[in-house]
Amino acid sequence: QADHKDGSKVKHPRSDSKAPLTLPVAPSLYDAPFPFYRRPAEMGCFSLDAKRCFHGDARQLRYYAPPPSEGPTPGFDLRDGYRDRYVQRDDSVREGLEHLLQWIVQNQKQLQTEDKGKLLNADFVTWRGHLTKVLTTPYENREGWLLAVTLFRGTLYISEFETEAARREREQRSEMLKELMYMGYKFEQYLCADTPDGIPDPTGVVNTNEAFCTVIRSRLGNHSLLFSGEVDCTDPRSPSPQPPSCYVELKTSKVMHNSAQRKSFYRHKVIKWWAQSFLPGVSRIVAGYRGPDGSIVGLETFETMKIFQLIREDQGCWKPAVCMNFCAAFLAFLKTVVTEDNPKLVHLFAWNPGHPVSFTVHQDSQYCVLPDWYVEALSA
Ligand code: 0WD
Ligand code: CA
Repeated sequence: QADHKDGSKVKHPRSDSKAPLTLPVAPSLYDAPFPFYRRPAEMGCFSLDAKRCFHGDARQLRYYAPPPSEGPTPGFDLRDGYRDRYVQRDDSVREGLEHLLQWIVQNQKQLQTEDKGKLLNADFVTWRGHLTKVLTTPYENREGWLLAVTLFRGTLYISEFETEAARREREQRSEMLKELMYMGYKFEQYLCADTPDGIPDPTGVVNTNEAFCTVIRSRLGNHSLLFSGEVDCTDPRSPSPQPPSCYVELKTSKVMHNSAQRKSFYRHKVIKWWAQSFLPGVSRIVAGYRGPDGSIVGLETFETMKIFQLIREDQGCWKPAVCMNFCAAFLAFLKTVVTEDNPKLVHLFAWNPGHPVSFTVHQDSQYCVLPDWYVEALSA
């Protein structure tokens, strides 16, 4: 892997150093008691508007407004508006950690520490979605990942880069898949209102530039974490009214007709739903089941904390403890490998199914984690 397209100098990891060069991922290696995970706390939030511009407030937060009863057919048509009321975010634009870093710059005071060597009181800064991918790695057999890591003033920043396979998939996405992706957003529009007592307006435009993101602090074992994730809505009538537990994650999935389909759904899909919502402490996931015609044939609410009860009967299913123990081991691995504090230095961790996690080292390459404006803002 010595030659890189950008011609950046690739230093090979030293084979004589104490740090291990790879991290195995087999679930059996992580089948230990559930590790300590501190109750996630919301540090703040931000919004991205219809033009994808950052605002350090909750203007894009929406309110959960389900139909009167979880009846059989709420009459949602998820295909409605795909041709004429859809504004899509340009997903060829790589944003990296940009918006999260903007929030950090605006909230530096809140994040200061006593520790002189550290600028922020977090060992890791990243997107929630990146951590979700790490959590599910021991059970993933289709898609690999690339995570770039930089140590700057005592904090490790983790930012994903698209794999070649993911880029091909994105560029060759079928019309059917594009419509399916739209249907997920349309489902949100049917269930969310703009005000706490409002009702959803399905006649409006679906614009995927818009987002509300929560910023969360937590701790996994001895690793302190600061991460942000996109939140679909808050439930103004939630039994636990404090964020992040009042937040609701919305999902769509193909309607199931038998227990084999449900078992597969629990094994392959619910693992991702659980990991995504467990990390930030989002307590409920509302699933809309899609019929073949794009209608919703039923809704089901999952309590994130009760998902492990649904799967533990099934031998050979995933285990939450394995996901969390693997994540803790991965973060410990990063700490042993990435020890040079340098905003221009990137360790690129790569994983593909059937292999252990490995890494390469890059300087001043295409794999940049921290933009100059961030390094300058925090050096001032
Ligand atoms: O640059 C990148 N490689 C990524 C950037 C990858 C993933 C996310 N992002 C950014 C986006 O700016 C987005 O606003 O992170 C934000 C969301 O972060 P997250 O919450 O950590 O991501 P994740 O948990 O993977 O996804 C949450 C939701 C998705 O909902 P579903 O129900 O499908 O999980 O965020 C949306 C999507 O609606 N989403 C994205 N929005 C814009 N760009 C992206 C993306 N790349 N990925 C997921
Ligand atoms: Ca969602």
